[in-house]
Amino acid sequence: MTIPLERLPTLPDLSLDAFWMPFTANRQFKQAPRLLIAAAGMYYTSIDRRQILDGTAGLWCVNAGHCRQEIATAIAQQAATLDFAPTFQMGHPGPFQVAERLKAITPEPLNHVFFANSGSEAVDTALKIALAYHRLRGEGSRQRLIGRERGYHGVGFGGISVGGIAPNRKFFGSLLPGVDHLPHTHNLAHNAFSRGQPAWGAHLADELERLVMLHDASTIAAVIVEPVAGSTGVLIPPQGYLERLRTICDRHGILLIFDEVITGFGRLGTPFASQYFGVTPDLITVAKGLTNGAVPMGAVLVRDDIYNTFMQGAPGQIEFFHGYTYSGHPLACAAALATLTLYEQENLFARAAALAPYWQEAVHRLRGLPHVIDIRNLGLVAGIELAPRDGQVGVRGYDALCRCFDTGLLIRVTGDIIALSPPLILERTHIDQMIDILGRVLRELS
Ligand code: PXG
Repeated sequence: MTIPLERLPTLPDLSLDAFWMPFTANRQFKQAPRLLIAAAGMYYTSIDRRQILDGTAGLWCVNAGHCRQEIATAIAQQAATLDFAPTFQMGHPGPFQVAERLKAITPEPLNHVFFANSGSEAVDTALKIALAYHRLRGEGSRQRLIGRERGYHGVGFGGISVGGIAPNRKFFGSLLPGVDHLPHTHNLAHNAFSRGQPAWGAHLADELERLVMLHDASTIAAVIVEPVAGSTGVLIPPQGYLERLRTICDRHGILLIFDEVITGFGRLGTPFASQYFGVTPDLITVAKGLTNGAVPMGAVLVRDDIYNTFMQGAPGQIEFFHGYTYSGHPLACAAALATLTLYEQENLFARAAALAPYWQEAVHRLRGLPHVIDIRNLGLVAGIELAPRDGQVGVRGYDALCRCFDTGLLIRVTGDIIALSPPLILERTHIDQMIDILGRVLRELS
């Protein structure tokens, strides 16, 4: 049952002062707020009662489209039946059921699931599993974690340490010790306007060999990368790059973690990017699309033998001293089960794969418009990079965001890079509408 539009707030009803907004220029926003009050399918309703086409699935999470009745009902019924139950030394059916459902769509042999409440928590959990796994195997010297420049792995101390986005790191002290970074793979001189995976750049994975030479394999626990980097502005992995990382990790006994918080649940047309690329990591982190964004939930998908390494020693002892009050929360589980059922019933991953060629042609039609210096795409993701204004990095991108919103389209921007990642339920007409609005905005942008 939805709240009637006339009962939803209008701008004068609201005081904007107390909420300290995340990753937002608070003062600028509060001067000219962009507020959403309702959503259905492919569209948001803004507080001034306009329809806004969702070009970003919320924040890369609403893959089955907004306010799906099946998910809303499942959450409401769960809240009225079992609102909360502990999962420390207790249990309830939800997380067991969700884990089994996930197991059915994860690559073999990743058949075990640890639950968290966000991508950030999933990442920190995965890093801790990697460290503890090596220690349990008598290789406790493997303590180094390797991330990548421009990587985004959430905002926990683990995540920002392996992450590679300077403003997310520089304010927060010395972070985790013993972390190193691979170079990022973005290079417009070689790869501008690539369709799908760029041809140039597989050799950048060999930088991992250099780090192994520097630190010695016996000190390195894990490498974590996003198969497609999202937050930093859509960086598609070069052909052969992820395969090479896998080979080097295998050669040196290093765990490979794919952070699939945005690539999970059909974004590329397969359940996970791992299946799209044919590269199986040892651990996968997920969140966002796991519940269609309806209730916070994250998870780590774990290879069997890693799980089994923990399941030794006296049966009465706790194997992993880690977990959250809300690991496997009943409402999140209800949302996840309903979401996974929708993905399956509506064949949404295959739908994304089928639409990808049309999507590719549509986004590349923006080539040649003012300021556009690159367009890149894979699955139902696209990055459109604009030239920055002189001495004002990010201002043109932000301007594009505001103008798109005013014209009826929600996009994401990182600096001057526009990211598009629509719900997987979209129709070709939505793609046309998106590209039409974006085209108009780009033509008018100074
Ligand atoms: N890993 C990856 C790869 C992500 O993209 C996280 C971890 C952290 O998830 P939580 O649930 O803790 O936020 C993310 C989050 C953007 C944008 O602008 C992307 C994210 C979050 C907010 C904005 O692209 N990704």
